[in-house]
Amino acid sequence: MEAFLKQKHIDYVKLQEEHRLYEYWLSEHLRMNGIYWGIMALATMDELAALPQEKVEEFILSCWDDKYKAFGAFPGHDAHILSTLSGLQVLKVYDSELKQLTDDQKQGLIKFIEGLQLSDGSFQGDRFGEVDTRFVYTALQALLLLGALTKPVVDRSVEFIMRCQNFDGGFGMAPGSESHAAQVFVCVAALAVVDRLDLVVNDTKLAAWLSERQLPLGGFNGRPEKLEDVCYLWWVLLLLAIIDKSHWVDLAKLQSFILSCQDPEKGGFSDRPDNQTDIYHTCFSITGLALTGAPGFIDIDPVFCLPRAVTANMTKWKA
Ligand code: GRG
Repeated sequence: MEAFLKQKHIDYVKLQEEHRLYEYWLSEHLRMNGIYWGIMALATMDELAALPQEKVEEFILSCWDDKYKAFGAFPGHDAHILSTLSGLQVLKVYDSELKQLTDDQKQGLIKFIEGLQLSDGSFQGDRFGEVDTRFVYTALQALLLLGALTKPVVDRSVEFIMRCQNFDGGFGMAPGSESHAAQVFVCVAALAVVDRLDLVVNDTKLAAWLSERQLPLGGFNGRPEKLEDVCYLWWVLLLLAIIDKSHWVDLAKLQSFILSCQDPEKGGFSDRPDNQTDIYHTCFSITGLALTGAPGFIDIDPVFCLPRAVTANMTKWKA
């Protein structure tokens, strides 16, 4: 098995933040998520200090959209639930009490998120109306981080999520949509955030569908008949960890697949061996390696995708 090239990956993450090339401007709409992916990659390697905390926090706060009272992906962008969760997660990694935010900002965030829930329990990503199970998980986690989950929000969300489960045990992005590993993750993890894993924990169809995602080289695909992609190991493995079925897949083979996706010269990870690296796949490869039990990483909480040290002291929702 190849060795994990830690220093190269630290340098890779730092480089993403330091360079301002063409790709930087093209990916402006993903910048807040990118910060989360970079910070999580570093935190998992126990190297959080490789990026300056002050600058990272300053960037996050500069993405505040004062009209809608939440975070956009980049300064001047409209607020969106995805960038709002990423911003909150990174601030939480640095300060468990979110002291970087004023009380007014926290109240604004709660109002923004609650205002995105529709009458059927689903959530829009922003005021423009896209609906996807991703946004339910994102909203529930963000409200929990703010200590603001309420029973009406939780009950309607759970009802909606369970309407998205399919005959094969998996979940899709909306009722009736095809099962996809990443959507299964957001649905099951959302149930875990609100302490309703009882609805799926003994579902052997779900666990079987997830374990069938492993292909001969050790990597996972996101749905039947598709190629493996290193990011799916994160969505699938987290889920198996959440429902206590990680032993249903071959973890040694998986580690070997992940390590074959790293760039030995420049650092970083790609979706498959020898492809172009990016910060998204780098984050999920490194956090995924930690979840396989490989040595040298901190403990990750699979429900929140945050360091266990951060989530250990959070007040969890009790059903
Ligand atoms: C806190 C970790 C964390 C996440 C927040 C946004 C979110 C919640 C989760 C995203 C889940 C998701 C839907 C990821 C997309 C994964 C992906 C690469 C999908 C690509 O789909 P296709 O159809 O690829 O292009 P396949 O492999 O099916 O051909």
